[in-house]
Amino acid sequence: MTLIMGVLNVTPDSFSDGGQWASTDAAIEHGMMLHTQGADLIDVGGESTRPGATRVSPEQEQQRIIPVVTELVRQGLRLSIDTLNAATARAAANAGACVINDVSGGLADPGMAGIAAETGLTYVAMHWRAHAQQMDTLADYDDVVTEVIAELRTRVDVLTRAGVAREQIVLDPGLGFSKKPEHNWQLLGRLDAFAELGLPVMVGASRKRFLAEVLPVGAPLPDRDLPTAVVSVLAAQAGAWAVRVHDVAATRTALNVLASVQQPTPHGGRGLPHSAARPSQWTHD
Ligand code: PMM
Repeated sequence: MTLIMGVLNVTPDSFSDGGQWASTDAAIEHGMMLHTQGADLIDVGGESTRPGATRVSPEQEQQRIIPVVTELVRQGLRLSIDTLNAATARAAANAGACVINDVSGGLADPGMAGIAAETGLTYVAMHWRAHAQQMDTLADYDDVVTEVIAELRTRVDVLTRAGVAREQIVLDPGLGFSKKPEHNWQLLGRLDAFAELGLPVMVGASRKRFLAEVLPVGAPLPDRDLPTAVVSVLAAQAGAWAVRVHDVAATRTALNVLASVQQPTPHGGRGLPHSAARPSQWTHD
């Protein structure tokens, strides 16, 4: 069963929800709501990675997110920490987070692999080429699927040599990061190819710019939640470990449809409340 990672950006400037959950109280409330809607994990981030975003210091990042992580862990939620910084990953681990989600796959901070190894937490290594200021200039591929797989394979080699166990690692093709729209569609169409890496895969398409291509011109941002939910189903059908989404309710419903088709109950899909669709095991073993 594919897990749902609900996005909780505690930032003033993320592209789709920047500023909405910037206060600690608002962020905690939203995290609880994502959980109620059926998120298996809440992915908390304190630094925007949208194209062109400016960096924040690890101290500022931690001030934003650690109180949120601490409270949501206290409430019994499973937390993932979306960070490029090893110090922030360690602080979040100390506060009870159980996943490190590093969009740079260890490239941004040389200390990250050591923290992943030391904590033993699940570690998401996303395909990444450069920080937000430069990433769009590096969206150049002859064959995006082959090249992203090769670059992820290199990351796995480097991470495991640094002591990270293969069993900890989840890979992510990094939709929208140094990718043009056609690259994102090609990657989504060939998620099956990532199986050759032999590791779980997660997908983060939620509300990204390329989804605007399937909507009427000028459609508002929330309209991207429908194509996002469709992508969640495609990713789940391709065997994804998790999908990272803003609109958890829509993806929960979409994945319930898939689960009902795959394992019909005597009374059809209506027999599948969202909680029943949640796996009791959320790690990738
Ligand atoms: N995308 C964003 C942030 N974190 N993490 C993973 N693993 N995969 C992604 O695709 C990803 C991510 C950018 O989206 P946001 O600004 O809406 O959080």
